[in-house]
Amino acid sequence: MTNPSFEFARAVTRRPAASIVDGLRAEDSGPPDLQGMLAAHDAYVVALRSTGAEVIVLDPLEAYPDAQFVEDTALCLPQGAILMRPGAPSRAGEVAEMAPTLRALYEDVREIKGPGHVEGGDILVTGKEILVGRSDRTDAEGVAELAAITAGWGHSLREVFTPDGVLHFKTDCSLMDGETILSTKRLAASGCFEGYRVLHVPEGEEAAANAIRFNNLVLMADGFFRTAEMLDKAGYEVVQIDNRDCAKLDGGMSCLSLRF
Ligand code: CIR
Repeated sequence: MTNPSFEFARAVTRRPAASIVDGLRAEDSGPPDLQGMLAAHDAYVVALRSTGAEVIVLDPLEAYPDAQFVEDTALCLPQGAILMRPGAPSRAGEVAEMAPTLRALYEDVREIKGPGHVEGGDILVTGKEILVGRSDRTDAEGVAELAAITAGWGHSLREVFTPDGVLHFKTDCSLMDGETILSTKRLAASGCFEGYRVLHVPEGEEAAANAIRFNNLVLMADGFFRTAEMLDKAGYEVVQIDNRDCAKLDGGMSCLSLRF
């Protein structure tokens, strides 16, 4: 019996384009380096493939500087895929670029039609429910439209809130297994993970909270030694990936793939 919240046969990623220098960011900490990002992307794909999964690597899209952050374009569930409606206007066109890939893999592909917005980075699928964080990118109308679709597939969806100043809900948390969440203290303090086992990211390592559990592995950004040690002690097999350039665009491990 597999657990579809962290056991996956497939992932879709997209290689970064030279236009990443124009990617969205909350604060400017200098331009991301394309060669660094490509090397990190390669390491990410190798890690995903090492679990036995098929990884589809899509071509770069120069017209969309944030297009490597494919997670925001769709939600992939066992029953079907849902195309998102990004709250960032510059990212709206990325969805149509992802759609053909998902239509080729899924029989049932729905879409968030609006007027609301949802980005995949605000959605955490756990072993028992779907948590969707309202944020600057995901609004109440978008959550309601998503909830109506997922209810038809038998999922319960709970609306939660992303802390102010945090880009996406999953910027601050990740699923480690069906009932265990890795979270920053600031997000867990909202009470949104009641009923789950929560592993708190150590103080000062908040940027390590955006990790992914993918089959037998946990992929996390490198350089966060206390978080890596905590996860290792908790029994997870951790792979650290260079996230320096992605972090300049507020991106992390989850943003870089769709997993299903
Ligand atoms: C953006 O601001 O949309 C991108 N620069 C980063 C998106 C990160 N995606 C994610 O956390 N799912």
